[in-house]
This record gives sequence, structure tokens and C-alpha cells, in this order.
Amino acid sequence: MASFILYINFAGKLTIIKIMSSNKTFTMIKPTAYKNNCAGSIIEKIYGGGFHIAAMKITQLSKEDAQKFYEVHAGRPFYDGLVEFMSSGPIVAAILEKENAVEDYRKLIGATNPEDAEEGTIRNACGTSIGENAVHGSDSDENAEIESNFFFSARERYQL
Ligand code: DAT
Ligand code: MG
Repeated sequence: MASFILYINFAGKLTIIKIMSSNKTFTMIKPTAYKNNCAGSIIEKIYGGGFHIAAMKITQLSKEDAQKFYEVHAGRPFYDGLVEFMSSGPIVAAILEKENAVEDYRKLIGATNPEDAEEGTIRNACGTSIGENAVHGSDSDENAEIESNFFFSARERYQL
């Protein structure tokens, strides 16, 4: 959601409310993409897409971390494989900033299944299967906040 201005005219009084999106999203470069040396080209695409990197680190998820991060998918047939995969090796976690960050980053990464992801997208270039699809991208401002807090303390974030 981009920011927008709402004008309310009530009993002759004009009230202006500016509603802002947080302009922040969260991403992870997943284990296969990291192992395949795709991190550099992914970071290039992130900058090319006009994003500012507010925080970034290489880390590895424990099985419990991956279970918690993806708990909204618990019970789905791919959940156990997803947890296994996401805790199998190093990942790069990052907070990205840009106007309309969540939506624009989802466009930059492409469809969940790399086979359906458009040419030029990160998942088209670096994804190897629907499960090992190169990167994570938050699906809402609210989840971007939750996911950023999952990985980064305030001290680890660059403030513009
Ligand atoms: P996205 O990552 O595009 O937001 P999602 O939230 O639906 O997709 O699923 C989270 C991750 O779970 C996804 O990046 C890869 C894995 N996944 C989703 N659907 C899958 C499937 N049908 N088979 C295997 N893995 C799947
Ligand atoms: Mg998702």
C-alpha cells in the first residue's frame, strides 16, 4: 500500500489525514541461492530496484527458528520440508526500504514458483524449485515489521 491522503469534510470542517505505509519490507536469501553464489546478483537487483538496505546479516536458522518464522504455514503439506530446507545452511536476512516496499519487492522477486516468475525477477534468475525459490519477501507491512524484529535489534538497523 502506498501512502495516500484522505480528506474528510464534516460539518464544514475539512480534516486531512495522511495514511503512510511503513515503506519497509523484509527479505531472506535462502540457503540454495546463497550456496549457488547468487547473493551478489540478488543484492544488485535489490539496489537496481531502488531499495535502500537498512540492515543485513548472514546467519543460519535453527529448526525451531524456521518453525516459528513459518508457523503460519504449519500443517500444510510442504511445511516440514520448508523448515528442513530453511535451516539447512546460511541465509542472508535484510530489511529493505523504499516507497511501497512490500508490493514493489514482491514484484521484483516474482511468483512463488520460479517456473511462473517473469524474466528479470529474482526468483526467475536464482530459484531452482517452488520450495527453493531463492528469496523470501514479506506479504504485508504488518508482517514486514514482525519479520524484521525476528532478526534485527534496533542497534543493527541503519536509520536514514
Ligand atoms: P511466498 O514465499 O511467495 O510468499 P508462500 O508464503 O505461499 O509463498 O509460501 C512460503 C514458502 O513455502 C515459499 O516461498 C516456498 C514454500 N512453498 C510454498 N508453496 C509450496 C509448495 N506447493 N511446495 C513446496 N514448497 C512450497
Ligand atoms: Mg509468503
